[in-house]
Amino acid sequence: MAEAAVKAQPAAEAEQELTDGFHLIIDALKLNGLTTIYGVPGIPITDFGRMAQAEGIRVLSFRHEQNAGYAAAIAGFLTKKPGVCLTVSAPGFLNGLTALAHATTNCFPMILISGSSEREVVDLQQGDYEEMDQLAIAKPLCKAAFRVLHAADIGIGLARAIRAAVSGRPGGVYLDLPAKLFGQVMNADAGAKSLVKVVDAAPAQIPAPDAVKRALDVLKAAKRPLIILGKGAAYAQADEAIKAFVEKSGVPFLPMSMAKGLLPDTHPQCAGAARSTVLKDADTVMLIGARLNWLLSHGKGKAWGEAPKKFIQVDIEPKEMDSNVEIAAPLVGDIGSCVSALLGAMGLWPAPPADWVNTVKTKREENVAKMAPRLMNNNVPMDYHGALGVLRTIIKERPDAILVNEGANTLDLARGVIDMYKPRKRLDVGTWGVMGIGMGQAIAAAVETGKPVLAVEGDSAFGFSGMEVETICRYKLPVCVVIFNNNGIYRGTDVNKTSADPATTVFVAGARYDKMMEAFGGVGVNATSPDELKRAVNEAMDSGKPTLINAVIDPAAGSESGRIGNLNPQSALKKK
Ligand SMILES: Cc1ncc(C[n+]2csc(CCOP(=O)(O)OP(=O)(O)O)c2C)c(N)n1
Ligand SMILES: [Mg+2]
Repeated sequence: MAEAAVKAQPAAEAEQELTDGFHLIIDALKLNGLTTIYGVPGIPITDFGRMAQAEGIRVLSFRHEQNAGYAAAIAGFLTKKPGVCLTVSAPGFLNGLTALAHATTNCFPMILISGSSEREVVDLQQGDYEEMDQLAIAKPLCKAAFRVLHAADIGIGLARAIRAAVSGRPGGVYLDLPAKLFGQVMNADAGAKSLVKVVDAAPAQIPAPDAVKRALDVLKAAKRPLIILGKGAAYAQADEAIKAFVEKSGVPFLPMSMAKGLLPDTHPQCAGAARSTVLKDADTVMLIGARLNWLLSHGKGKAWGEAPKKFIQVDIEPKEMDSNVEIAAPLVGDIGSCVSALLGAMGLWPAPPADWVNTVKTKREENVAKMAPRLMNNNVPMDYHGALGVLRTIIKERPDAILVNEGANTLDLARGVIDMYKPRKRLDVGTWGVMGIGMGQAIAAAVETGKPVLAVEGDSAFGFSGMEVETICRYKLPVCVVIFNNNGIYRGTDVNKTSADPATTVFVAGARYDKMMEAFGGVGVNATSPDELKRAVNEAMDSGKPTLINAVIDPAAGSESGRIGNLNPQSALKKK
């Protein structure tokens, strides 16, 4: 009977070309230039990954979704296009969600695409395979969340996701794709027509001329001005305009961690090595793509000293203004447009008062001179400074390399010691100070830029994403991981006096992380002195071979929580 019905159909209709959800998603991604996916396969997205690869999308399979998510997030930061992370339902989705929330907090454009289970079953809570209302869970943790139920809506769904991720203040977007959608069939022509190529996904947001004038008036009237560059300024890819503006202003500048290198850390106006002085003593502070969050002590309190301050803030998000302190001159718009407008309206610009500029310069030179001998020490076991002195020289000689950095002491000291020379070359833990970004960022940095990557990792920090060294070996990526192995979190010296269990902050002493890399065919090196470390890193950077160097650091060298020990709550009872 059924056979007869098929036979009876007119030939044209029976042979009409069909497409399906799988192909429409792939076509929609490609149409919008999203040609790299970071993810972990499984039901219901395994075939989708295979087909995407076959259709020319680069699909990088990870060992854990969180690392794929961090890779996608930093790909967004590096490229201004949403980084795409692909996961399975419930547990895979949740594993990716941390990275989506991280992307949103850090203002990185990212799209988390997760397969999900049958809506009818999920909504009646009948216990489907990996049942979870993923859309509802994602919503409060990202900028926008969408679900596509019909193949004909895939084009619109992806367009909405892209726009939400990159326009205004960028952030994370969740796209929920139920299993049934992938196999849904529709006419190929109608399918092609349903796709949307997003035009001008992140439109320029031009600042108001009077706001530009106000900002310049406040800056010009300053006796002790300071410019703080945040990672929003790095994201903007307005490098030339930012450099021209800072240089024309003559104002000392302080780069936040991921803004290092927008102007070289060795630039005569850089106040990085005089941070506490400039924060305390400046009378006017211009924030460019930097927020007054905890990383800047909320713009008030001890770190900011007694001197009254005026703030100028350049940010794309109007709600950022007055979030922590009063902003005397808010300048709302995208960083590129704002900085160009400032530059265009400056006219003849007077140099800032010489006594201020000289004070900053003297302080910086003093601090740099104080640090210099520590960075040249050849102690064995190595301390942080001896090891970082070597890495500092290597980055100086290889300014195009990308530095990934996480840990506590390993992070805080490396940030201060290793000078950066070019924009977007330093990637790290970001706003949350999250451990676990390391291998995901290293992989995405290598994939997106094709440049060699040096990942400087605390031994604890590395552990959060360490299994991805297999991914690095599998894709033969030019990544050199240096683990600052001090046997633990902050220090390797804690002792538990109450039971046979080790203290909560220590790891197996003398662990050989280099063996992990060897297990997957990469190069492993155990380095016990600055000289050995230098040789091994240079070799890795020259060869481009996946390498892991276990840098043996004195377990007593670090301090609790690195530079942010003051944030630890104290128990009054402890003092008894
Ligand atoms: C996801 C996450 N979990 C836990 C922490 C708390 N934490 C901060 S730094 C750190 C590890 C510090 O040790 P290590 O990476 O070895 O650096 P070291 O200070 O020893 O150089 C941890 C666990 C965090 N920041 N993020
Ligand atoms: Mg450690």
